[in-house]
Amino acid sequence: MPRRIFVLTGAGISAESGLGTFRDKKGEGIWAKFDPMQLATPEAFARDPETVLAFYDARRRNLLSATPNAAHIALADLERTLASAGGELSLVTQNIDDLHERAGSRRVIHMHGELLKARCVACESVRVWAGDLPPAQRCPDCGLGGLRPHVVWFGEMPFNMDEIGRALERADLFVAIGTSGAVYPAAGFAAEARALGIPTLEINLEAADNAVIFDAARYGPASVIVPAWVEEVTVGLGGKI
Ligand code: BV8
Repeated sequence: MPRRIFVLTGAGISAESGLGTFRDKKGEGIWAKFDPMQLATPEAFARDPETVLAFYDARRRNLLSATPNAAHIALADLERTLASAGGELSLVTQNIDDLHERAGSRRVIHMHGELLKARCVACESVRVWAGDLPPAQRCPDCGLGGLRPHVVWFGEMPFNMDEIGRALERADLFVAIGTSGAVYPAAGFAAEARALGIPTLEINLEAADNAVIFDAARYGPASVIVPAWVEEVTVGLGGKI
């Protein structure tokens, strides 16, 4: 029975909470409407900060009216049950939303940053920022730099890669939930887990680009599949949900 589970989540786990995904077969994802290279790169921010900040303001407002769904809640339960059984859940997310935390997850590793935080481009100080981020806003700390969303843009180094690498090495099960496997280095974690001899499970609405890597897969809406999978794991641990 797995005790040290590594879970990687993507936009698909927040889809049923009303937060758009980036790519989907119907071509309705965020990146179908907006060009990521014009909005989610340091070059785009340098070139046109107004447009980039407005893009994140809109997503931030949308997030504030969203609520966690049954998949987020089930993972928060699993974290508690594994901890009480002497195990651990390493919850790594590509999502910049705070729905895992609002569902009760205590330890969430945001490898692509957090939409409700802002960072000074000069002194790098990070602060909670739930409102719009006006281009003229100066850093309350150093007063020198402007503020940018505390997110990882394309071409930038993801956060917490060392901690993520250590969590992967000690895991005895790797599970990817709601991710298309299109963005690296996150899309490479399943192959790394496989190379470490760790069993891999994909939970998704449809097969991801890297679906062949996985030992097993369960397809369907996360709000249905994830609670059922957590139930199985938890009963195996003799815990209760
Ligand atoms: C970096 C934050 C150097 C901002 C994001 C190797 C090969 C090729 C390219 C590269 C490579 N290495 C690096 C690159 C370049 C680039 C990259 O991967 N480009 C891609 C486009 C080819 N990567 C980078 O630039 C990264 N930085 O590499 O630095 C380095 C290298 C090694 C080690 C260290 C450093 C930085 C990338 C981060 C960019 N920032 N987000 C913002 O959000 O605005 S990426 C953003 O897009 C998300 O965070 C996420 O990562 C990605 C979206 O992917 P998903 O989350 O998977 O979402 P998607 O919509 O694609 O899929 C949704 C899935 O859910 C689908 O499968 C669908 O079926 C499913 N689904 C839908 N509904 C449901 C569901 N599942 C269940 N239930 C449902 N209801």
